[in-house]
This record gives sequence, C-alpha cells and structure tokens, in this order.
Amino acid sequence: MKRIFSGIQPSGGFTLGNYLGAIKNWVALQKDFECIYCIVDLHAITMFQKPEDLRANSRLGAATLLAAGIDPRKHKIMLQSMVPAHAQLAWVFNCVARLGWMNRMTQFKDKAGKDRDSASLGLYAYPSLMAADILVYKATHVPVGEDQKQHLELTRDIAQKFNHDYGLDFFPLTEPLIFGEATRVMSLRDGSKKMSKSDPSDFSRINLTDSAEQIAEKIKKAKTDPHPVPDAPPASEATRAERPEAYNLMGIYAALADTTMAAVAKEHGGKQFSAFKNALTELAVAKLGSITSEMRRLEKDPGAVDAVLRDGSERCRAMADPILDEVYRIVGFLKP
Ligand code: AQP
Repeated sequence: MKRIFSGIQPSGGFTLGNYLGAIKNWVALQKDFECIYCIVDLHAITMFQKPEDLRANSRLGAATLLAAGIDPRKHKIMLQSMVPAHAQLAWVFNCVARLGWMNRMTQFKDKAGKDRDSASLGLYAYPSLMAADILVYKATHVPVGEDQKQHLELTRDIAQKFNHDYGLDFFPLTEPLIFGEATRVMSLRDGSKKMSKSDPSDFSRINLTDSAEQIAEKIKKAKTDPHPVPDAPPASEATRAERPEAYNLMGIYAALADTTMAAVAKEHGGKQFSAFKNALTELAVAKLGSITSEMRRLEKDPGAVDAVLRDGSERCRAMADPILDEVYRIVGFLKP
C-alpha cells in the first residue's frame, strides 16, 4: 500500500492556504492511500509559541482535520510530540544532511529575515526534522503546497545519502504530490506574498474559523487592480506577476469550486472585480461554512479531540519504533 505522511503546524489557526494547498487534498487522498496526518508541534516551536496557544492550536488543528473529513479510524491523526521517534531520527539526519544543503533552504531565509543570528537553531534544522517525520514511516508520497517542494527534495537527498553511506536500500525516495488550482495561495493584501497564518495582518488571510461576515469583509477589501477579471489563465509566470492579486482570487475560486482557472476565466472573465468578489464570497462561505461549524462543535469537546490524537499517536508509535530500531542498528548504536 502506498503510504502518505503530511504535517501542518499549530502555529496559529489554519488558513484558506492551508486548506486549499493541503487539507482539501488530504481528504481526497484517503481513498487511495494509507494516510498519516500530523499536527507538527515540534516544528511550531521553531518560532516562539505561548504554551497555552500551542495547546489550543494543536487541538484546533486536530479538530480542523476531523471537521474537513479525515477519518481517524481508517487513517491516523497524530501529534508529533507524542511520537518521540520523529525527534530521534531527526538527530541521525542532522548528521547526514550537509550544511551546504541547509544553507540553500529558502523558507529559512524568508522566516529568519535579515536578523539571521537571532533565528533558532531549530528553524535552521527544520527540514531535517521534516525528513524524519516522513521517513520514520517510510512514507512513499507527501502531499504539500508549492512552498514545501524544496524541503521534499532535501528529504530525498537525505534518504539517498543515508542509503549510500550505509550501503543499503533502506529509505524510499519519497514523491511530492502537488496538485489542484491553488498550490500557492497568496496574501489577500499582497499578491507576491504567501497567505500565511503568522502574517501580522489578519486581513491578509481567510482563517477557517472566520464567520461569513468576516469572509465577506476580507474578500471585499482584498487588493485587486483597476482592470476587469482576466479572460484567460496566466500564460506564464511573467504574466501572473503582472496581475498577481487578480490571478490569486481566480485560483482560489477555481480550487473552491473544484474547477480550473480556464473555466473561471470563461465564466467570469471581463466582469468587474466587485461582482466577482461577491460570487467568490458566496462560494467561500458555502464551502467553508460546514467545516467551521463542525470545528466549533468539536472545540466544545476537547476530550474527544485529545482521544483522537492519543489513539492516532499510539498507532503511529507502533509503526515508527521498529523503523527507528532498525536505523539505530544500521548506524551502529548498541541495543539498550
Ligand atoms: N499559502 C499557501 N498556499 C498553498 N499551500 C499552503 N500551505 C501553507 N500555506 C499555503 C501548505 O499547508 C501545509 C501546512 O503548512 P504548515 O502549516 O506546516 O507551514 P507553512 O507552510 O509555513 O504554513 P504557514 O501558514 O505559512 O505557517 P506559518 O505562518 O506558521 O509559517 C503545507 O503542505 C503547505 O505547503
């Protein structure tokens, strides 16, 4: 059976970017793959999190996956810190990954900003932990948004070097799964920036906890340009860069409606943005409303959400521990 691992950081509430770039695809993949979906709290603390916020967001994260339609019995919803093998394998990978590889990671550069010396060592080592998350289950496929593509290439480099150094064919070369019309949802305020849960401006994103009124207000205020809705998808990245906000809203519409940018351009091309924004609001509220109300219901039952995480994590420990034991034997650690 092909095995999927994918993770999401509880560093805030989840956004429409997380939903369209990841969660919506995770739901669809359940029928063809054995799936492990992880709330990656170890990754979240690479940037400081208030402990009470981290606890709340971890629960909210699990509730979001349940509300979106992940089946915790057939598959696994788990918490990274509940399965120590992730961090243990990450140490081995810290000794496999090369500094030159890590220095190329654009997410570190973006998140560390200009003041790199005050970024945490964890933020720098993040991709090595991500490789461990995936390979501690020997996952074959990882569904992600465009922003994580480089980290997955690094995961393959680490697997390949480990296999080569120890003369074995132990870890699979994991394939990224990047699909849908919204692999990179951009900020509603600036079409050149990714929509992100940690952006200081709440108007830059739609949160999955937003009410219909909040969604309407954010879409109404979303940046556009004076021209009508494009009548064709962008022919190239250069064309997209000429009108990033316009194409971003079209991409969001297409992904929410399960259609293509070409179909959206055919239906809405040439209209004024005010009319298109009304249609987009209606669609977003219709698609996200049921998820938000189920999340609200689950929020009132934290015991049930914790039980799902504990159960998923326990079943993951049973999968990960034998693989970690084998790695420890391969690298030459003595058995305790
Ligand atoms: N804007 C986006 N468009 C498409 N996909 C996205 N993803 C995130 N943002 C977008 C995908 O969501 C999954 C989980 O991401 P994450 O929460 O682990 O980390 P992230 O990519 O760093 O997300 P954020 O929202 O930007 O978090 P912060 O602000 O804490 O850094 C991944 O598959 C990602 O591709």
